[in-house]
Amino acid sequence: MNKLIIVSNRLPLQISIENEELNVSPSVGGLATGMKSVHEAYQSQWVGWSGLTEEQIPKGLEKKVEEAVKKEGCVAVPLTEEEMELYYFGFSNKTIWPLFHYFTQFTEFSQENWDAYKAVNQKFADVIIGMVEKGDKVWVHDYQLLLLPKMIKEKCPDVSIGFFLHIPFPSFEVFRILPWRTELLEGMLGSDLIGFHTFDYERHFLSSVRRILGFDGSFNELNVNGRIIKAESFPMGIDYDHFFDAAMDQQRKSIKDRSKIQQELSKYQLMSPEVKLILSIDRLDYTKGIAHRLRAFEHFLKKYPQFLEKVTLVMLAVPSRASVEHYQMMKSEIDELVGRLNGEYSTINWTPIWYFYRSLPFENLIDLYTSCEIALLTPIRDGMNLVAKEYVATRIDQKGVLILSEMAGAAKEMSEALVINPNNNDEIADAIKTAILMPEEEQISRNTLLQDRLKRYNVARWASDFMNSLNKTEELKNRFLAKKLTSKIEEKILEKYKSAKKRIIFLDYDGTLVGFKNKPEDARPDEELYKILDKLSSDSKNELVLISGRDREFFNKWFGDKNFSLIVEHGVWLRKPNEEWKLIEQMETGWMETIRSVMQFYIDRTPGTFLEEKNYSLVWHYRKADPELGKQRANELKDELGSLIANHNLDILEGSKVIEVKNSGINKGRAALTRLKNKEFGFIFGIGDDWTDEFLFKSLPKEAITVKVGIMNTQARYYIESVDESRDLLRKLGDCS
Ligand code: GDG
Repeated sequence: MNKLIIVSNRLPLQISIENEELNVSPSVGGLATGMKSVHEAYQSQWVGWSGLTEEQIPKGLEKKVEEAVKKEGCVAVPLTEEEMELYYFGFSNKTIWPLFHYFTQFTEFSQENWDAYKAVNQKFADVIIGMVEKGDKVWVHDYQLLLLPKMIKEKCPDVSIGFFLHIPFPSFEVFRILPWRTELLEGMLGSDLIGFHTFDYERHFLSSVRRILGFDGSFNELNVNGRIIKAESFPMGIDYDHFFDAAMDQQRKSIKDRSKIQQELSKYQLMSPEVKLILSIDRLDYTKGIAHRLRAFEHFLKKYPQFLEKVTLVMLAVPSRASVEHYQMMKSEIDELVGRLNGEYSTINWTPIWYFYRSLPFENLIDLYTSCEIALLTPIRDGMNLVAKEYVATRIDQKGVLILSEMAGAAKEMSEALVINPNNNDEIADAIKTAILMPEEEQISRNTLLQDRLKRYNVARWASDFMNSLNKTEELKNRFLAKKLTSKIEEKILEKYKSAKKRIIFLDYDGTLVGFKNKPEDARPDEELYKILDKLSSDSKNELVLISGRDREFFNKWFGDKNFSLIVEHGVWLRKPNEEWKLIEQMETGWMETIRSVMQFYIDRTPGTFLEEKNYSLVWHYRKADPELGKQRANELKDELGSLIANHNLDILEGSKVIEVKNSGINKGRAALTRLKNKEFGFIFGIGDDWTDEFLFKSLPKEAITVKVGIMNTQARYYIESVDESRDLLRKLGDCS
C-alpha cells in the first residue's frame, strides 16, 4: 500500500535519558501540534531529527533510541552537534529565518553554514530515498528543508512531493538578497505542490520564481522543464475540538482538582474582580514583537492611567534557540523591560506584568487561555500564529477579545479580532482600551463567527485539502499531458509516413519551427529551416501547409516563392503554391477601432509592449515588458476586453506573451479542415506550440498525429520539448521521402 511520509527538521517528540532509561514525550510548537493529528490519521511515517545529537546518545543506547522513535511511527535522521550548529542554528536560524521574516539586519551569510545546510538536506534525502517506494507521497515541512524536494525528485521522479512553508515567503526584493536564492528556489521546485499559509506568500514566491528563474506559467501553475508545479495557499488550522474540549474539561473540574496555576488564577480573580488579565504567549523570538508589546503596554498605561491596577499582562515566553546571539540579546532586553515596568508601576496590591520564561504543560496553557479576558498577540511578522486561533477556540462561553497583529498570517482569516499594526503603540493602546470596554454581546458575536470558521477549517481539513490538492496535481499530469514522443513512437510515425500514399502536414511557425524573438520580424527562417521545408514539399505525395497567426506580409516575404501552402491570420487567408491569396472567410472589421484604442491605452502604461495590426485581428505583444508587469497588465486587459467583446462576434486568444482579438469562429482548426475536405490522406500530421494550435489538434481526425512543442495542458497526442526537437522530427520525415 502506498504510504505518506512526513518530513520535518524535528520529530514531534522529545527524548530524555536518565540512568540509561528513555523517556519519550510529545514536543511543543506550531508544526508539531498541527501535524500530530495528520500523522495519526494517515498512519504515516515521520522522518526528522530526534532532538538528541549523536554525541548526546550514550554509547550502546543508539538501538534503544531508534526503537523508541520507531514506536511513535518515526524515523530519526542522526545529526551531530556540529551539524546542528551550522545547519540549524546557523543557516536555518541565522539566515533563512530572519530574512524570510524581513529582519534583513539580522541575516548572516556564511558559506560554512550553507555547506552544512546542503549536506544535512542531503542526509535527510538519503534516509527518505532509502524508504520511499513508487506511488508514495512525501510531505516536507518548512524552511530547514528547502533543498530536500529537489534532492528526492531527482532520484525518485515517480514520488509525489508536497512542500509546506510555515513561515512567510518574503517579497522578491527581500528574497533576492540571498546569495543562494537560485538553489533554494530550485530545491523547492522539486515539489509537485508548494503550500503557503496566505495568498501573499504564494504570490511572493511565484514572483521570485518568475524573476529569478524565468519560469512562467498560468495563474498558480508553473511549467518547469516539463513538470507542472502548483503553488497554493492553505491557511493552517488547529485541532479545534482538542482545545475546546480541554477548556470544557477544565471548567467541569471541581476547584480542588484543578491545576495549581488555575487555582491561583481563580483565587486572584475572586479577590480582584475588577482586574482584567491580558494574555501574551509566544516562543521567545524577535519576530513575535515581545519587546514592542511591552512598550505598547507601557504606552497604554501612560495614555489611559484610569486603568492602572485594572489590568495585568500575563506574559509567557517559551525559551527558544537560546544559543543564537540575537535571541540572547532579545532575552536581556525583555528581562530589562519587564523589570523596569514592574519597578515603575507596581503597587503593593498590583504587579502590571506576570512574566513566565518557561514552557508549560498543555493543561496550564489551557488555564492561561481560559483565564485571560484579552489576548494581545502582536508579532512583527508571523507565518500564521496558531496561539491566536487556540485562544479563540478555548473561549467556551464565547467571551473574550483577541487583539491581533495584521502582520500575522492569521489576521487574514480573523478579521473579527481587533487587528492592529504592531509598530503603532497608539493603535495598540486604543485596542486594549476597546477590548476592556467591549460589551459582552459584541464579544460573543465576534467570537461566534471566529469559532465557526476555526471549527470548519480545522487542522484536519487543512491537511486533507493539502493532500487532495497533491493528488490532483497527479491527475492533472495524467489527464492533460500528452505522451512524450519517444524514439519508439517516432519509429512508428516514420513507418506510417512511409506507407502513406498521400500525406498532409500542418506546421505552426513561431515557437514550433523558430524560437521566439523580442520582435516578430526577427524570428525569420534560416537556411536550415528552408532546407527542411523544401525537402518535405518536394515530395509529390506531400501537401505541406504552414499555418500561423502571422499576417500575409511576413509570409509573403519569407515564403512567397515556395512550393507549399500558407494559411495566415489563424485561418483568414490561404495561399496555395503559385496562386494569389484568397480569403477563406469574409469578415467585418468595424470593431477594430474600439479595441485598438483600448490596447493603445495598455501600451502607453506598459513599457516594452506594442501593437501588431493584422487585416482581421489586433495583437498586443508583451514579451519585451517586465515579466511581472506584463502578466499583470495582460490579465487586466483580458478582463477589460472580456466585457467589451460581449456584443461583438469576437474571440480573445491568449498566445505566448500575446493577446489577440479576432473575429470568432476563425481558427486554425477550421481552416485546416477546409484542406482535408473531399480528400483522402493516409498520413495527417499537425504540430504547434501554443493555445491557438489547440484548435488544430482538436479538429484533426482521430488518426492524425498531433504534436505539441512544450509541456503544457494540451489536446495533442504527443509532446516534444523544443524547436530543435521539432526540426529534428521534420528532418527525419523528409529523409523518409
Ligand atoms: C511556526 C510559525 C506558524 C507555545 N507555548 C507552549 C505551547 N505552545 C504551542 C502553542 C502553539 C505553538 O506552540 C506555537 O505556534 P505558533 O503558530 O504561534 O508559532 P511558531 O512556533 O513560531 O510556529 C508560525 C506555525 O509555525 C504553524 O505553521 O503559525 O507562524 O512561526 O500551538 O499552543 N504549548 C505548550 N506549552 C507551552 O508553553 N504545551
